[in-house]
Amino acid sequence: MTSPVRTERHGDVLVIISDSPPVNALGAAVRDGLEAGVKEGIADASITAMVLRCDGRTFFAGADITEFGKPPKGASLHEVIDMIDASPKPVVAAIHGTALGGGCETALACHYRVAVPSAVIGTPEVKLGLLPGAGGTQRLPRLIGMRAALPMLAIGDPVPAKKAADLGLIDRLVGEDSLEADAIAFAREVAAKRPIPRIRDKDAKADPEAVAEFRKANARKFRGFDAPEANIRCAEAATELPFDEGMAFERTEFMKLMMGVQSAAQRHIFFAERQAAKIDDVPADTKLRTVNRVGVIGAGTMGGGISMNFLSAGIPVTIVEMNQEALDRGTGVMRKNYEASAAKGRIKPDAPEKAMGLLTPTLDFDALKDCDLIIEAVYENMDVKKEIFARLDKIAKPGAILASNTSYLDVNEIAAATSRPEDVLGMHFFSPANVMKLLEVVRGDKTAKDVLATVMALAKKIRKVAVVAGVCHGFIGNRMLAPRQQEANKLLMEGATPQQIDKVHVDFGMPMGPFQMSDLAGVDIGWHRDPNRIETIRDALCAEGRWGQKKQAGFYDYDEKRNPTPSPRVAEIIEEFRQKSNLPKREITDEEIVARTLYTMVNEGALILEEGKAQRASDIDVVWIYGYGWPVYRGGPMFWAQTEGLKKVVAALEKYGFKVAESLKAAAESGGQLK
Ligand code: T1G
Repeated sequence: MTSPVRTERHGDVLVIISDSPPVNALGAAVRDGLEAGVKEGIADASITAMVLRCDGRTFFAGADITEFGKPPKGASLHEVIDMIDASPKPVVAAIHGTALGGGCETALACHYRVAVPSAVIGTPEVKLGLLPGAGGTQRLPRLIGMRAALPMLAIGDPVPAKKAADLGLIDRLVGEDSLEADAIAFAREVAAKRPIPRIRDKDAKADPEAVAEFRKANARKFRGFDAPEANIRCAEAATELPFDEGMAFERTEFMKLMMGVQSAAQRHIFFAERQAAKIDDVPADTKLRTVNRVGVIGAGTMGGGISMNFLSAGIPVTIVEMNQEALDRGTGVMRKNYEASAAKGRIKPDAPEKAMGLLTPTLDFDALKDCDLIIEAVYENMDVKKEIFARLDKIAKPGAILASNTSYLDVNEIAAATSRPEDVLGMHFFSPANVMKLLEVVRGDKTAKDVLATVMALAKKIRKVAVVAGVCHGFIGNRMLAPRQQEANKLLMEGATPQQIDKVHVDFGMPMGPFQMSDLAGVDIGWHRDPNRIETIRDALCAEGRWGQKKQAGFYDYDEKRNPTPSPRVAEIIEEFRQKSNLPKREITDEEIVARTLYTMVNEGALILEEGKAQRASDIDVVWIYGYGWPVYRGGPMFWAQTEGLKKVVAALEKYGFKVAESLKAAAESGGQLK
């Protein structure tokens, strides 16, 4: 098999080129090719310097993650990197695209680094529950200092080339379209320079203040994760130990993470997120419909947030409301959101004007006739939605995609209100729609394959993580939320407190528990609004105006900074209800709370798979990571259940009287996987 790595001679400079789509991952064949190329350069007396570059869209984007957990093959990355580092002739890394992970570490082993301005460089291993295992934690602090190295290692966001050059990570920015020629010229410049600069020869200066500040500033973000702290400890080792001892320390810490559940979970999600973009029965080369303009019906919280996703991606939006006051309020909120992001430096200063310049607010429903995709985002009422889709059917252009942002309702019933059900589907955004990454794409029975493919491609363009769901009440995420909420409410009646239940979830790694979430979203969402009709604890809270954070009172009491405290009044209400129901009050264990509020979600997930409402178990994991903040180091509900042990999950569900999904029982008995 031909090697993906070739060498080309340019006078006295040898260019070593990897061509291994899609991202030049440093798999065995690439590593062997690199080893051969560098050996050739060292052995050839006519060569005075080497350039290392990649064909395709990017410089090496890391070790080949698909090789993890398999027996090692070929030269190890360590061997290749050590050989480059020890070369008696300078090696110049010529960087474009995303030089990430092992790619960044390979560049650090080179003696010089040049990059095109559009390149980024980083060590995102921490996002896989790992740390740079090929010298990155030892070389970065030596090259750019602790203060700059810590976020690269422990947060893992890549650094743009310009900033990397300012840090000294990149020696020279070269022409966007002349990378190879400029790298060769640079190599000639340094070919005779001695000593050849080797990062390992530098000292990394300890900076305990920077480390303490960094740990403190990121304590919340790192809560529950193992990898960030391991990265910090390795960086500290770079300032305390000689290079080779530091490398040994890094290796030990890397293996601990690699063998751990958290990294397995985070690597699972890395691939699951990409797998979710694939629709099993829709060919990847399906011709997409053109979407030049998007229409949004409703300028409320959801309609405004949905519109922002498209405007931020440079796609014009026509937004329709019923009256001028609502329209002005909606567009005002959008502008305010953009300006707040610009003020925080999250977007360029001119981005708000650019985005809002693509918005066409109107009261004229017929203006939607120019749109290629129309998203209805009005309130959750089937009659209203059917009336809107019937109107759309009359004015929308042929081939326009008609989508509902419904979070529960039957998309088939909505589609039946039109003469074009093949053009109808659900696009369920999560609030706040301009922030949450998850998009549930709800496939109707008659939704055309090219409509699905078009919306999935568009989701990537607006930087959403899209998951295909089938039509059922609540689709995937909210359908699994239901048993969690039902059991949480029942547990209140049996002796648990809101704070006890929420604590179990927060300790588990969720951003908040069921009752904190209810207070944030609004206890009154879906309430029948009749203060005299009090059938549940929620009714009682709503009747007293305890609608959640927005009223400084819900399941918790809130101070003016919205800090929650357990509410004696809520305890009274719960007690009243419990007594009325003649339920004995008893000690509820955390184990029971986990079984009844988390295992039941897994059970519902198994039913969703049995009914074909999700394509695969990993899609369900993606929904919960990106839609509800499930801790990524636990890999999502279905992955987590496997790590818990399906037998244990089934036994607990049966102990608390639940009907266990057949597929879950079967997988537990066979020791198989939920697919
Ligand atoms: N290994 C194997 N396959 C990879 C890969 C990798 N490192 N990166 C991407 N792919 C596949 C991906 O699964 C998809 O496959 C295709 O490439 C396109 O990816 C020793 C131990 C580079 C920014 O963490 O961040 O180095 O679905 O859809 O949106 O210290 O991929 O087409 O079949 O994401 O343009 C560290 C991970 C590894 C970088 C491109 N590196 N990759 O994004 O395309 S660990 C990373 C990314 C390591 C060393 C350690 C992104 C990207 P398919 P894509 P994209």
